[in-house]
Amino acid sequence: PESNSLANTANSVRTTPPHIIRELENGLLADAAHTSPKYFYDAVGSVLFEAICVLPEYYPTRTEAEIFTQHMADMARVIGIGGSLIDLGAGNCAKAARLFPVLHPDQYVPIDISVSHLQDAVRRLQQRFPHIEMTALGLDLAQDWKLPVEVRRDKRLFFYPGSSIGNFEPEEALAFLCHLRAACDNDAGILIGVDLIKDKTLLDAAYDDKLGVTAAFNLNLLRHINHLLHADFDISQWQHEAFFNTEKFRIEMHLRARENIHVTWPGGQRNFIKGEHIHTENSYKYSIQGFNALLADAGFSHSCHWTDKNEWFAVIHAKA
Ligand code: AVI
Repeated sequence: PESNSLANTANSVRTTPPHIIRELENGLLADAAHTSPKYFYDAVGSVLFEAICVLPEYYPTRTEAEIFTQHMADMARVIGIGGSLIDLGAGNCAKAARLFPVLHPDQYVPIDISVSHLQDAVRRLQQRFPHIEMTALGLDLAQDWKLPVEVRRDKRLFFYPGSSIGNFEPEEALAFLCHLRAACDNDAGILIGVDLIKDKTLLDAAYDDKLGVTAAFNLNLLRHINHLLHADFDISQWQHEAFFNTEKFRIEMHLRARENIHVTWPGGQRNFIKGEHIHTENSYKYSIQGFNALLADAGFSHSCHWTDKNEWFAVIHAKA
């Protein structure tokens, strides 16, 4: 609509970096409004995501954990021991820590967007595993990133659990895998969690749980945007929507306007008509064959996978 505008009031929001303000405004003012899923994860959003992971409907976390429990010894046989374990989006480092007693890494490199989030977890882990050299890194994996020289080159294993790769668009996922491949020498590999295509009813329920935790997670985005942009979104005017798009093989999450809404922030405004939506997340689901093709396109070979009895989720290892 013509009334939606972006006035020239640079610096009106002082605490948020200008590139973030620009990214949010561009998304909110686009004809089909959208935001990046990275804005889900403020303090409340991160706690809500932890709650999602233990919901009965949200099968990925516990299914992936079962696969690791059941196939850990075989994974160690395929991957080998020692080398550098590089944990992409490490969080509390708990998933990687379960690999230490079997993969015996010489070095552990947890990476997360904020290094301060890693510090406590790394301190505790270092006490339990004093012989593993630990180097925590603060990097935004959605941007162009480079490993510093402290990260050893021999036998790197990039660990990317949780099916976070699904939150990239397929071409971004390929670019991300190519980026990893470029950081791999011949003896390197990746170990990645991939959520598989399955029945729509199961997928829809996993992203629209009965308790409304995923709805709260989605709506909390508006609170976070209010904070970042000094905007005036009223959460009660919006409704959570999530469904599996069977043509695009992805869960789509949206926030739908329950009524005509006028939103303002310093320097901008937008009208949303009733029923209009903001597209907040895609979560792509793959077939094993489809993901292997992506890995091959990125230059990986010899892939090997482990799955659960229902074939809902896969852990895939590929060599450089
Ligand atoms: C982090 N990521 C893998 C989750 C997913 O399943 O795509 C984020 C999520 N969104 C809603 N529920 C969980």
